[in-house]
This record gives sequence, C-alpha cells and structure tokens, in this order.
Amino acid sequence: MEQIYLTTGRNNCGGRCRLRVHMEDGRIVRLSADPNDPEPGRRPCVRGLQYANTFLNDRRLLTPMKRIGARGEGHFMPISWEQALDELCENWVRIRDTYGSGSRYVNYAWGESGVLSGTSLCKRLLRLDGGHLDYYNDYSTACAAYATPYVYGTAMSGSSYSTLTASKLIILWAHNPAETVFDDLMYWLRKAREGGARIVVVDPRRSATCRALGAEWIPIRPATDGAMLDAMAYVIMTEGRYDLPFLQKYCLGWQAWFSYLAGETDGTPKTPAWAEAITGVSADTIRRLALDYANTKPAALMPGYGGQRHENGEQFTRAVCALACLTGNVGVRGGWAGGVGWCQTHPMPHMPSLPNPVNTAIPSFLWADAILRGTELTEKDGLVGAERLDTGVKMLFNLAGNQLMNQHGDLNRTAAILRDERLCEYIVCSDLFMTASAKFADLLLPGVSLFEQDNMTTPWSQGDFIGFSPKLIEPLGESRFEYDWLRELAQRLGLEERFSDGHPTATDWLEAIYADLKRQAPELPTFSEFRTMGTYRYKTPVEAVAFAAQIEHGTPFPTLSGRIELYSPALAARGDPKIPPLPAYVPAEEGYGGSKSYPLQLVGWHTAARCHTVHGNNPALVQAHPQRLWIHPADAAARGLRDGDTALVYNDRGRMRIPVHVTEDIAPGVTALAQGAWYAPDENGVDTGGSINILTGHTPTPLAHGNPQHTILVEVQKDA
Ligand SMILES: Nc1nc2c(c(=O)[nH]1)N[C@H]1C(S)=C(S)[C@@H](COP(=O)(O)OP(=O)(O)OC[C@H]3O[C@@H](n4cnc5c(=O)[nH]c(N)nc54)[C@H](O)[C@@H]3O)O[C@H]1N2
Ligand SMILES: Nc1nc2c(c(=O)[nH]1)N[C@H]1C(S)=C(S)[C@@H](COP(=O)(O)OP(=O)(O)OC[C@H]3O[C@@H](n4cnc5c(=O)[nH]c(N)nc54)[C@H](O)[C@@H]3O)O[C@H]1N2
Ligand SMILES: [Mo]
Repeated sequence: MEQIYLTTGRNNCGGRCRLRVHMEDGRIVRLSADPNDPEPGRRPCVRGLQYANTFLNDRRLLTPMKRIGARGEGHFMPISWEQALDELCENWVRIRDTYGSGSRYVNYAWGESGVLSGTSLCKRLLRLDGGHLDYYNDYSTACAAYATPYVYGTAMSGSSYSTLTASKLIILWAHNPAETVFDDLMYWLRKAREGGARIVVVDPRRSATCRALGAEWIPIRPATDGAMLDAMAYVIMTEGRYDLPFLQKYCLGWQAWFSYLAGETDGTPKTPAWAEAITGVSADTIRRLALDYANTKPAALMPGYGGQRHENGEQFTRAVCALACLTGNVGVRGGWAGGVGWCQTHPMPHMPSLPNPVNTAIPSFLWADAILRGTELTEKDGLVGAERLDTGVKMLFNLAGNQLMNQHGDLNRTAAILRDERLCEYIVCSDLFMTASAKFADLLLPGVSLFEQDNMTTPWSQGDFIGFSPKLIEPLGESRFEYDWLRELAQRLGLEERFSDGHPTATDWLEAIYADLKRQAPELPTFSEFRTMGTYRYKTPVEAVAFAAQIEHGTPFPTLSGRIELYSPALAARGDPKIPPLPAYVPAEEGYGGSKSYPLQLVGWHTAARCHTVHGNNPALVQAHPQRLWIHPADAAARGLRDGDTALVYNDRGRMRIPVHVTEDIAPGVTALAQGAWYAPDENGVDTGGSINILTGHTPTPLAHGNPQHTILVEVQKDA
C-alpha cells in the first residue's frame, strides 16, 4: 500500500521545493510534485525530484571513521561512535587547554540549510565552553551584502518578486534564476513578460534564463560590468534623462558622480565608446539600453549575485544601485533598488544563539589563511574583535559543507595548508559522502539526509511560508544527526544540561522554536499539524517595496547622512584606490587583458544539475549534464579544438583536463565552467572532475574581504 507524505527540500539550492514522498512498506519509492501546492511558483525542479536517488544509496557513509595514513589521502578505518566521541572529546580538551578557545573554528557550510544545522549547534557547544573564532560574510553575497549598506544604510534593499508585474522593462544583470531558482522569481518574471514587460539579460553566457524568457542577450566580458554601467549613466546624464528631483532630494554626492562620469576628475569621459573597448559590448547597444532604461517607467535593473563574486564585486553592487537612483527606480513598485536585495515579510523561525565569549571574527573566505598565518591577520585582512589573534586555527569543524576542498578557492594551496598537521591539528567533518573535503578529515562522521531527520526551513531568500521536512525513515547505517552526537559530546564535557536546555531531541528544539514563532504569528497551525504539511503559507501575503517608506514619507535612509550615499564619506576616508568613494568602474587585476600568458577569461556559474557539489555524484544528473568547458568557436579554432575534444585548462595555480563545448552562447575571449563539480585529481594533480576551484585564487576583495571566485584567467590547449 502506497502512502504519501509531504516534505520540503533544505539544501542551499536557491529554492525550497515542496515534495510528495511516496512510500511502500516503510521504503521511499519515489518523489513527485504536489499538484495542490499552495504556491504555484515553487514547482520542484530536477534536483528536488532527485533527492531520494542522490541521498539514499550505497555511496553513503555509514559509520564513524578515523583517518589512517597522511591527511588528505582519504584512507580511513571504521570506529564506533563511542570511540569517535572519546577521541573528539580528548582533542577538544587538549586543543582548548593548549591553544585557547579561540583556536577553534566552525567553517562555512550550508549542506544542511534547515533551522537546526550542525554548524549552529556546534557553535552553541563551543560558546558554552569558552567560545571560538567566528566568521562574518559568506560565499554567496560577500560583496553585495557588505557594499549595499554603504549606499542605503541597510542590506534589506529587496522588494517582493511579485512587484515585478508592474515593471515595463526588466534587465537581469548577472542573474540566471532559471538555474539558480531564487525562490519563485521565474514565476513572477513569466507573469511580468505575459503582462508585456521586455526582458534583457546581461551575461557573458546566453543563459538558461535568457532562453526560457526569450530575452535579448547582451554578452559582456566578466568583471567589466562597472564600465558598462558607468557608460549607461553617462548617456542618461548627457541626454538629460535622469530624475533630478530624486537625486536632489535623496542622494548624497550625485554632483561628484556626474563630474566623474563627464571625465572632469580623470580626463576620461565614460562614453559608450570608452566602455565598448573594455566590455566588448558595442557602444550602440550600451546607448540604446541606457535610454530604454531611463525612458521606460518603472524599470527593474536586477542584479544576481554573479556580478559581485568578482575582484571588483563591491563596485559592481554600488554602480547598480546608483543607476536605480539616477532613474528614480527606488522605492517604486516595478522598480528595483539593486544591492543584495534581501527582504523579509513575515516572522521566521530561528535557533536562538548564545553570545560568543571569544569575540573575534574573520571574513568567511579567509579561513585557510587563519590556519596558515592566523597570528599575522589584522584589520587590513578584515579581522574584527581584536588587533591580533593569539593563535592560528588548530581545530576545524566542517559539518555539512564541502568548503574544505571543493568549494574554497585555490585547491592546491588549500590542500598544502590542510596537509600540514602542525598547523591545524584536528579536523572534524560530517557528511553523507566521501567528498573531497571529507578526505581531509581526521574524524569523519556520517550525517543524515532530509528523509531521516525532522527539521524546519525558511524560504531561501524571500517568501510567505515556512517548511518542514519530517523524519520518514530511520537513519542509514549508524549515521546520526549532528545534534545527537554533539549532545553526547556535551555530556562528556559536563555541559549537557546547558547545551540541550531541556530539549533531549532535535525535535524538542523544533517544537520550542515553533512555539516561539507561533507567539509572534498566532495564525500558525499546531506543531503536529505543521509537521505533516510540508509547507505552511501565511494567510496574508505581504508585498515589500524596498525603501517605500523613505520615498513616500520622507523617512531618512539609515546611513550616517540620512541620504543614499552615492558618494561614500566612509570610503573616502579609507583612501583605497581599489574601493573609491564613488561607484566608479575599477578594473579587476585578473580581469580582461590582465595577463599575456593566460589570455582567456573563465567564469563560473551555478548549474541546474547540482546544488554546489550536492548531486555531483548522482549518475543520472552527471550523465544528463556532462561537465564541459564552454568556449567560443573563434577561440576554439585558434587552438585547434573541436566540440567534444578534451582540453587542458590551466593557469599558475592549477590544471584541469576536461571536454570542451564549442558554442556561440559565450562571449569571445571568455570561457565558462559550472562550479561545484567533484574534484578528482589524477596522479599528477591535474583535476579530471572539472572542479573550477583548481583554477581560482585566494586574494580577497578590497572592502568585503570576500571571494572573487568568478574572476579567473586561464589558457586552454588541446590535450596531447
Ligand atoms: N541550481 C542551483 N541553484 C542555486 C545554487 C546551486 O548550486 N545550484 N546555489 C544557490 C546559492 S548558495 C547561491 S549563492 C546562488 C548563486 O546565485 P548567482 O551568484 O546569481 O549565480 P551564478 O550562476 O554564480 O551567477 C549568475 C549569472 O551571472 C553570470 N556572471 C558571472 N560573472 C558575471 C559578470 O562578471 N558579469 C555578468 N554580467 N554576468 C556574470 C553567470 O554567467 C551566471 O549566468 O544560487 C543559488 N541557486
Ligand atoms: N569557484 C566557485 N566556488 C564557489 C562558488 C562559485 O560560484 N564559484 N559558490 C560559492 C557559494 S555561493 C557557496 S554557498 C558555497 C557552497 O559551499 P558548501 O555549502 O560547502 O557546498 P555544498 O556542496 O552545498 O556542500 C554541502 C555538503 O554537505 C553535504 N550534505 C548535504 N546534506 C547534508 C545533511 O543533511 N547533513 C550532512 N551532514 N551533510 C549534508 C553534501 O554531501 C556536501 O558535501 O560554495 C562557494 N564556492
Ligand atoms: Mo551561495
């Protein structure tokens, strides 16, 4: 007899799909979309529908394991949970007593994006035991989230996607929601298009979104967007098509910006011809798009996160905001303020966090440097809370993340840092699979999938709902949810009572967190009802329009000046030419034309085939979406490459062997490779898996200290 249950996906894949789980005799037999989904815009995609195949198979880790042999070689022996926790406890105490609490670090990891995650729970235990070095910022939006408050005073610069139905022109800039989902954005983009909105995509690749929406494609060289945005502003300024009252009333420093655009400060007017030479976009196209954007009201210039995962990502973010201001598209339904674009319309559940007695934090992208040269890091590296650290990272937790290897920059340098056991002395990983990161564990603990553990979810970025993934089957083998073993570790440390705070199981925590939420939102069903619903949609949808209050009621912006800071006094005070006070284009050092030896730009993207590395070991998805390097026919011909040939892709940092896809869907001089493929080095260290981070670097961006992982130069040659 088939039974059907409802669940909600909770990986970090841009969405939260509601799924029906079909079970027979206690076994999961298949997943399907729910025809009664209250949210038409959230139809599950192939990744969601593949969860059971991806997670429930014989590739799973089934027992705790301890490293044998050198770190990183990937040789392990199975041990009992008893022994695993004894060893973990012993190392915990030893490292704490030798190096201090601040030598412990929990790495960025989002494989488990539910309300309860190993990462947050582990931090809780560390905080009860003296604390840990923390991080701020993330790999997703480092530049955008950091730079947006410099303009608007807050990162909550987003409007609800439903407001796009009022837009007459939508420019998706470095934004590819047909693959990256971004909640129900595609649904509203389709609605907008049906309502007559014109859609344009600015991207080095003709993206899936561009195809799905039948949009005009404007190919651009990666990390040169700032030049095109400058030139668009120049056209709008010189043609007098700007919103002067808006600038006068709300913006600080627009006159200084105008003199920069006119070339009064540096002798270079930011004309479309100037930008054409940099971006590869014709001056005519730039001029036409600028005038369309200025003359069509309201219009949404919507950045994804792809444009800010670059060396000059902060300036990209600020330039998009500046154009929205120039055309008066801020605080208007159907406009778009730009920036990181977060918004929240309803109360959301969260695990209460404890204060961290070690009050120091690094940018998330600098964890490997905090191992290698922890005591050398200063404010210049983005260290906060102390002038110096007393120690480098000595104990590292990587729980539901593939950041140790696959997802961090410069895999060769990272591996060298991790292999040196004198630097970081103990590495704990919990994962479902033997990933590239798991291979670097000293202690490897088997985690559970969404089918094996209750958890609660919030929308990925925005939405009027909360979700639940109920435990439907027993954990595979001896695998355990992080809460369960952390609680036993707490027992060994004499901290169990404070750690669990009266909640023996993770589900007890969820119930308490839910009760708290229900106090703020009495309309919520009971916890036991909610557990079976997959998702609960709030009864009254709320539509957010960013900065409507400031524009309609004259409330000051939450900046120091109370205005939108096109010119930033704070950045002026820094005096760093890489991050000037105006939203001006700053070329990326590893950008277009940056190297004679490596003449091709390489850009990454988030593919529909994976959620980062998740599903990257699912044979069906790997076969359906083979990992290939996109290259333009002209660049391929110059290298004697034909579609399907295997090429060597390389720079000073690493080498990769991979088939090429020769296509006109990529700008000339640019190559592209989807991020997140599984790293698979051969005996010479040449990656054969197509993991882009073998080629990326470790130099952080100038202001956010974020990851510039889309800024890469390479050369490509036919494989001998
Ligand atoms: N399928 C899938 N969806 C996901 C994820 C996933 O792994 N898989 N991950 C989720 C997560 S955690 C995040 S943070 C988001 C990421 O969301 P984004 O960062 O927005 O996604 P990307 O694919 O990196 O970039 C979006 C587009 O920008 C383009 N692009 C890159 N560089 C440039 C540039 O310099 N200029 C211009 N104009 N375009 C550029 C890329 O070609 C791509 O088409 O996606 C989420 N959604
Ligand atoms: N070059 C380049 N690098 C990038 C990016 C890029 O665009 N280009 N994107 C960056 C971005 S935006 C992000 S968010 C990061 C993502 O970085 P990560 O969050 O580290 O990446 P994931 O691949 O999602 O890692 C999730 C891991 O958790 C495991 N897992 C999944 N579910 C569970 C669970 O329930 N329990 C446990 N214990 N484990 C589980 C999976 O097997 C997988 O190994 O990568 C960043 N890295
Ligand atoms: Mo991300």
